Amino acid sequence: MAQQERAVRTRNAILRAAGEVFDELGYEAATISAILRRAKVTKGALYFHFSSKEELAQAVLAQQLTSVPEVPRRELALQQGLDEALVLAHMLAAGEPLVRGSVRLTVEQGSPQDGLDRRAPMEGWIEHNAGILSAARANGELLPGVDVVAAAKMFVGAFTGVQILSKLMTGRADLVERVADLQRHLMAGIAVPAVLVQLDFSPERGARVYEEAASANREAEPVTAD
Ligand code: XVR
Repeated sequence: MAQQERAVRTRNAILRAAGEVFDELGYEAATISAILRRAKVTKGALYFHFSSKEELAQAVLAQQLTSVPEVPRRELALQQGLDEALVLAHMLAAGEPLVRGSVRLTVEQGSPQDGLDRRAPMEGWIEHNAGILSAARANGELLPGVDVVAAAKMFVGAFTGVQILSKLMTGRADLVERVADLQRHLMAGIAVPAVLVQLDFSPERGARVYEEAASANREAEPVTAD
């Protein structure tokens, strides 16, 4: 295996282990040695990639958006946004460690001196949503008067809110359903009626579109065997 590919794999294994540990313990209680044990790599390998717990956490935060596989393009931009929300909810409910760890790092206030930039993933989501909503506007999917950037922020804030509520109330067992419900309410405020009736809010889409997206992404980036 090429040296570079091995390095990428090691880095990914460390990030995944860090995601698990941050998810289970939170930033404060997590330690490099717990991450080392989980990743089954040497201390040297870990420090080659990341020089501190803070750098690890920032890397876990940085890949929050890209750890969600790209969902297949939909004719309606709003269906694509809705599918992304269901996929993210499914991944959190199913226990995907990187996403879970990254989300815990984002929503936990932490201590003011911990130096983590929790705004980075949120800014990424806002921009991403604004892109989808701009496409929706260009397609004539949006009601007149919808402010694309304000709506983009509303989707991020609302997702975060129901995500926290579902974690508290059911350990995320009802997250996909809560997100489907949330999307139904928010879309009713921004979509033209002809589009609204076409949107499919079924919670079952979460797992199905995730599998679809994950296998499409695997084909796009084949991993060479050892
Ligand atoms: O913006 C998002 C989607 O477009 C669905 C609405 C998701 C934003 C997720 C934000 C993340 C940070 C904390 O989730 C949290 O609970 C994909």
